[in-house]
Amino acid sequence: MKKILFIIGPNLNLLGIREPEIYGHQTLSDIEKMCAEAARPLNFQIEFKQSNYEGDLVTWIQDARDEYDGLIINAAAYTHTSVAIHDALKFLKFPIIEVHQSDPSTRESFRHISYIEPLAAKVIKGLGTKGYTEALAYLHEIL
Ligand code: CA2
Repeated sequence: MKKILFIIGPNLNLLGIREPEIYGHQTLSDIEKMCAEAARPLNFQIEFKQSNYEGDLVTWIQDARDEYDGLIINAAAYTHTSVAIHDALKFLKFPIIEVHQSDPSTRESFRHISYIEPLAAKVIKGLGTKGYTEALAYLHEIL
């Protein structure tokens, strides 16, 4: 069974609570349940981790190297700022899928740069929470 890690960045613990007009009504726990259901027929074992701290994301990425077969990451605002996350991702041996619920390229200019995109096998954006299950389906295709 392939193991897939989800890493979710800052403020996304507030999903479903604030700004539903941008990010929808589902909570992070709803999304985790939806992904667990989508993973079952694909024979994927999934693990979900969320933090508001950049260093947590870096450590989880470092520790993932020998433990998982794929990474789905929504690093939220750190996407647009974090060379540390970029550097950590470089050492992974498996595909990285970058997911954004909104489409950052249609929003403020400071969201137009992604430090993850150059390392990603695929970027899925603007599909809302469906982006996470699309990422699982894509990993299933390529793994
Ligand atoms: O569209 C996405 O998924 C983002 O990664 C979300 C990040 C944003 O900084 C990226 O540019 C695009 C923002 C997460 C903020 O999440 C909230 C969730 C609920 C309520 C308030 C903020």
